Amino acid sequence: MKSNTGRIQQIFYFFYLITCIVSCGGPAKEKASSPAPQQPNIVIIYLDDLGYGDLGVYGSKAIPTPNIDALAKGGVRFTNGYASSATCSPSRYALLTGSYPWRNKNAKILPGTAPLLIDTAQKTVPKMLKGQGYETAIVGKWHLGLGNGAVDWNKKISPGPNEVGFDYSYIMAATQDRVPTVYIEDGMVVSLDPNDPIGVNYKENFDGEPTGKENPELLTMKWHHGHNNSIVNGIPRIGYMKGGESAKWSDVDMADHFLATAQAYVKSKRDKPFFLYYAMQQPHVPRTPHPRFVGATELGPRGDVIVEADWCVGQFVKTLEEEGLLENTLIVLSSDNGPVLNDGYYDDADTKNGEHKAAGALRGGKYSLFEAGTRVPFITYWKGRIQPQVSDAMVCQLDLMASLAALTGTVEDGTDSQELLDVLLGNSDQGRKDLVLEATGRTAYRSGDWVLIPAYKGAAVNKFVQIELGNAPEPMLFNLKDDPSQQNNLTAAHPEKFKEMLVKYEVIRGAGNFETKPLELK
Ligand code: NG6
Ligand code: CA
Repeated sequence: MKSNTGRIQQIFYFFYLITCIVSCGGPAKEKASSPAPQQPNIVIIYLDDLGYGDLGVYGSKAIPTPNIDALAKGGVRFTNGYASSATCSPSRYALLTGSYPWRNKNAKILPGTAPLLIDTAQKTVPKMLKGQGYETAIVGKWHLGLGNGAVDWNKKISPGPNEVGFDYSYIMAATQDRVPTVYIEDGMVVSLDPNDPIGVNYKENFDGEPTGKENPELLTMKWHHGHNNSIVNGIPRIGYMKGGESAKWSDVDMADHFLATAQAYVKSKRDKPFFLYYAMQQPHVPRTPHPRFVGATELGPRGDVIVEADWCVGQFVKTLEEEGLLENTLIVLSSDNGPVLNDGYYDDADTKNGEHKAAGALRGGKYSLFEAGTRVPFITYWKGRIQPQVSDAMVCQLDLMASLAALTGTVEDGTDSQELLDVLLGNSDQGRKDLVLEATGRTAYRSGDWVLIPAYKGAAVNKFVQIELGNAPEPMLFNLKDDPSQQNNLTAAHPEKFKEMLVKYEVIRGAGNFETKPLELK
């Protein structure tokens, strides 16, 4: 039999343990020297194909963007903010996992039938934030694959966003130009009639279904390259689809629809902080502004949908304000890759562009290893907490993982994400020292003001999108400080710098591990 003293000791130890578990917040590692963790709501507003020069605050004169400009003027506007890739799926993969996309060979532009790209065992931003007591949601474009290979769109679709950390998901599977053209809420196609099941195929058409290629008379928007498979709402898409009539989205209402869903999520009362990934579809093709935005600019639909997106941001921020949440919400706004004008439809984006510089002074665009592929608008806003400023510090969307972990009181290491919380909050200008950039399987390296682009095979300019891709028979070395538009190749003038850059790049990237795949757009 135990003595009384022993029992008291046991009880004491039990309470000591409980206190320890509670105060340590479970499995999360607490940073020794960090300030008290905070739990603001966190919103990432992510645009699709918005270029460095497309916003008023980044120099655009032709597209009024007062609402996003207001965020930038009240927060930090980064001039060296990067997506991780010059295309969508790899950038989104990096944003959510904190891992360089080129570490995953499947991280490339995905068809609508691709399996889930993120391993369900992988670390993700929403999982990390859930561990810190957050509720998590995605509203908008997913484009990171769904299911394990053969999705039945008429049943629960899994794994998907809900299996990699999102408590709530309301998404389009891939892109606005890819089938299936339906919304999916927590794995279920919204408004699906079971008597009209959906079929999706990226290789062959379903019997008797019209296509953009064979039925031009049915089209309200004409395809320029690709985009000639199934027709939905008069718009030819990538991939074939049948059925699901009642579930098909209305393109012109998509922005309002995602906005309303994001607003409803913010308004739903909860006792936990929330993380919302609001992934807008603009200005990706097909550009389908709601009629009330048609003609908002002189640039045709591409300009008009940017105005529409800006309006959505304004409405969304207003909702945060009305709900009394603005002072307690960190907003990060950025884009998944650089701009493109003609991305496959005749929509006047190129013919009506006039003097507008969607990439600002930067060279290249979407798909490119030159700066405009990955350098994008990047804004952080937290009313009353961030001092308005312009920051030249180098930051990447990759860094949100470690930085948001630090914000909420934990440590997230072991990925490519760097903890730059002070930089994101405008308290430091010590950003990244270097970064590997990716575009369609190829990579480049920035260190300080210098950029190294290795030699790559393939066309210098993609003839469909008319963008310089960054392919050249010889490597290129640029100094962005003196030459922001990457016009002067300094490999011969600065051989020592070239060698130094190459060594540093190969340490991260792995020597000889470079692809030379030319971009194929048909
Ligand atoms: C390309 C499409 C382009 C766009 C892109 C993905 C063709 C010819 N082009 O293959 O229109 O959909 O994929 O864009 O099909 S992204 O922003 O999602 O990466
Ligand atoms: Ca994109």
